[in-house]
This record gives sequence, C-alpha cells and structure tokens, in this order.
Amino acid sequence: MGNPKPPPGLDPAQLEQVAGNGLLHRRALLGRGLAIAGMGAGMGVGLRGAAAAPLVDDEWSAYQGKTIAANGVRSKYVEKTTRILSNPNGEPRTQHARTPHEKLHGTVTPNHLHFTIIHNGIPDINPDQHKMVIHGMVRQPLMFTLDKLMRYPMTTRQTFVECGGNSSPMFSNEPVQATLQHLHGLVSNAEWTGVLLSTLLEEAGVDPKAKWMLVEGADTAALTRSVPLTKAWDDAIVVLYQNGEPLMAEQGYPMRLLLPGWEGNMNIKYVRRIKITDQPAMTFYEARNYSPILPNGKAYKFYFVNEVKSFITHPSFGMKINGPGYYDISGLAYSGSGAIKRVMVSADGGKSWAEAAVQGPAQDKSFTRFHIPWRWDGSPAVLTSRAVDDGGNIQPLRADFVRERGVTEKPVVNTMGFYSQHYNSLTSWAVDAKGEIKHVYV
Ligand SMILES: Nc1nc2c(c(=O)[nH]1)N[C@H]1C(S)=C(S)[C@@H](COP(=O)(O)O)O[C@H]1N2
Ligand SMILES: [Mo]
Repeated sequence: MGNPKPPPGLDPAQLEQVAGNGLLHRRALLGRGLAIAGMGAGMGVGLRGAAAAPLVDDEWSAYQGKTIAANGVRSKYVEKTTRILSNPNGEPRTQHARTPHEKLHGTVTPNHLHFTIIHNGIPDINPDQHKMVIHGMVRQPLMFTLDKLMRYPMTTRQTFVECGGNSSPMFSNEPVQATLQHLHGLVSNAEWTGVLLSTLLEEAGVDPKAKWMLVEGADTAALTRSVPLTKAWDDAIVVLYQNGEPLMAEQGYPMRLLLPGWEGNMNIKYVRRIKITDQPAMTFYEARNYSPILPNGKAYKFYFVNEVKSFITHPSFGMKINGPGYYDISGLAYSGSGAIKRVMVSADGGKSWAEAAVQGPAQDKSFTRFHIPWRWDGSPAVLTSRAVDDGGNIQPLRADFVRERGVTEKPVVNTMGFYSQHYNSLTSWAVDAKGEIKHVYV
C-alpha cells in the first residue's frame, strides 16, 4: 500500500517562522501542524488518570431546562456584551453607540450591537404612513410606501457602514489607552436587503443633465446630504432588512439609503425624499461637519470613500495574554473601494511583516477576517496589521498619514466635535512581558 502522504498541516517545516518575534506561516492554521510543535500544550486541557473518567452530570444536566420563548434569548452570561452610550440620558444632541469589536468574532455585527449615530433621537415611524418620494429632474415623480417597495425585486449583500468620525481618537498626539470599541467602534458590517436605487430611478426617468441627488431623512434633524448620481447607478440600495429582519429602529426603520463603502453620514436613515438635481446642495453636514480643514489649510471636502483599513481585534487593548505559547492573532479588514486582497501582520512594530490568512471569499466593501498563528516567547512585542485591497490601495503608515492629516494638541477621547477625519492608518498593540496590552503608535 505504501506510506500515505501526511495530510496538509502535518509537516513541522510548515511551522516556519516567517517574520520577527514569532509570527508563523499562515499554513499552520490548516490544522494539525500546531499540535506537532508542542504548541497545542495549554490550549486544550490535558486529561490524565481519574479525571479522564466519564464526566459527572453538572447541575444544569440534571433537570429539564426553561421553556423557550417566542423570541430567542441570549444566555444570561453574555448579556453584558453591550455598547457604551455617549449620551445615555438622551439629551437633545447627538447620541453614539459603538460596536464592541473586541468581544465579537466572525464578520457580521449582530443587530443589537450595530453601532449607531443619531443626531435627534430615534423617530417613531409608523410604517403604514411613511412615504418616500423621488422628484426633481425626473420624467415622472414617484411616491413609495413600504408596501409598494416590497413588491420590487430585492437584492441582498453584505457591506460595512463606517462613520467618517470613526477612529478619531487616533488623531490624538499620544495614544489613547482605550478598548477597540472606543477607538474603532463606529463601524459595523451587516447583510442588507432592499431595492436597488437604480431600479427606482429608471422608473422615474432621470434627466440626462442631472448629476446629483439630495437625500433627506424623516427625523427632526431632516438630515440631508448630496450624493453623486454615479453612486446611485452603481450600487446604492434602499434597504428594508438588516441581517434578515426588518431594519432596527436605530438603523432607519422602515427604510434607509445604503451607499456601500461611502461615509456613514451619507447613508440617510428614515429616507423620505430623493431629489434629483444638477448640483450639490452644500448642506450643513457636507459644508461644515464633514469638511475638516487639513494641515495645509485646505478643506477636505466631498471625500466619500472609507478607504482601506484594518485592526487586530484579538488580542487587543484590555486583554491579557497568559504566558508564552501559541496564539491566534485575528482582526478585521475592509475597504470602501473593493474587496480585501491581503493583510500583512507584524509582531515587531513594523520591522518585519508576514502575510495573514484572509478568510474568504473576501466580499466587496465588507468586513473580512484575518488570522495568523503567533508563538509568543514572553518578551515584549508590538502587534500591528496593514491591509491591501483588490484595487492595490494599501493602508498608509502612520508617519505618512500624520504628515498629511495632522494630530491634535490634546488627546481626543470622545468623537464629539471631532468629525469626519476618515482615519485609516495603522493601530498597534504593545504586549509587555506580563502579557498586558497597551495602545502604541509605530
Ligand atoms: N436620518 C438620519 N440619517 C442618518 C443619521 C441621522 O442622525 N439621521 N446619522 C448618520 C450618521 S452620522 C452615520 S455615521 C450613519 C450611522 O448609521 P447607523 O446608525 O445605521 O450605524 O447614519 C447616518 N444617517
Ligand atoms: Mo457619522
């Protein structure tokens, strides 16, 4: 019969170190390779002697459990995974809730943990009375109710939504010591379902001279943004469902505009009006809040795309790693201009880099998870990641980014008043000899 070839992952040579400070070849993730090098020790708990006998029933195995409820419930042990609120008493100003990326895995943000920014509270919209109109430079103005929209062909896709002000603490002159939720919590990723805006515009008949649309929400702020029509024809969706259920009230129930990969603020929730025009309206949010002044004195105006970005979620600030040995470094990468092609990871603060395994298929303008095996020898290390998208765009190094965009004189702890800088440079975590993790700049 001959000797069968060892299955992939069994070759110890595959555990080769590929970059400084213990980063291993991503092939080791294929499976059994890790056990070979003795790296499995301390991961599963080894059983010996009497302890290896069949398990004795625990308390919870001895009785019939609870009756199921009509709506599913989370285990009480995970209920503490929540978003931190910026305005818990609902004062009449902007409210933020951030996604705790450090407590999640995979790529889909659960609906109750999707980040949200709402400038005037969540409107209580009756879906039977809500209307959305398309008018302006069109052949025939149209009016839609939720019922009417539901009769159009629907499309489903994953994409992230990211506030232009996400990661604003990264503009601080010194690294803010805070969890991922604080640093990068204003981005989330979901599977959205709705009607392509292009379908509705075709029916309305757009004047060839039109170039923009003015989109307005039904909340008191009547949040309004100008959007180039090219995006409407490309991949804009009037969304009705989020991860399979009707939109959350915070995400824009009963309908919102979704512009995959474009600045969060333009993704108008509670959409009630789309006016086709030939020029931008220069609304408050585009002329002021989302047009920051750059160090060279020019306003950074009408930049829509959330550019390629990544950060390591595990391990990250606030976690402690327990002693030398094997760890799975994992994180999120995404790009508003396409799909993630490659993610490079460094364990020595950017001196050397190894290519991480990208969990595929990497979808267009969506969260993509990456992993890389790491053998920590117990000495200080600095972990960081750098993503590349399929258009060849690469996350800028911090020194280059800061040169162009600047930093503040004092640390920015809250995003209030500091909007729309689109930080997409690196995030780095220093691991000290005790396994504690701090936020550092490299
Ligand atoms: N109508 C309306 N749309 C809105 C907002 C709002 O306050 N009202 N906030 C905007 C901002 S600033 C962002 S970043 C995104 C957030 O979307 P989310 O709450 O679904 O995460 O919605 C945008 N759309
Ligand atoms: Mo935003």
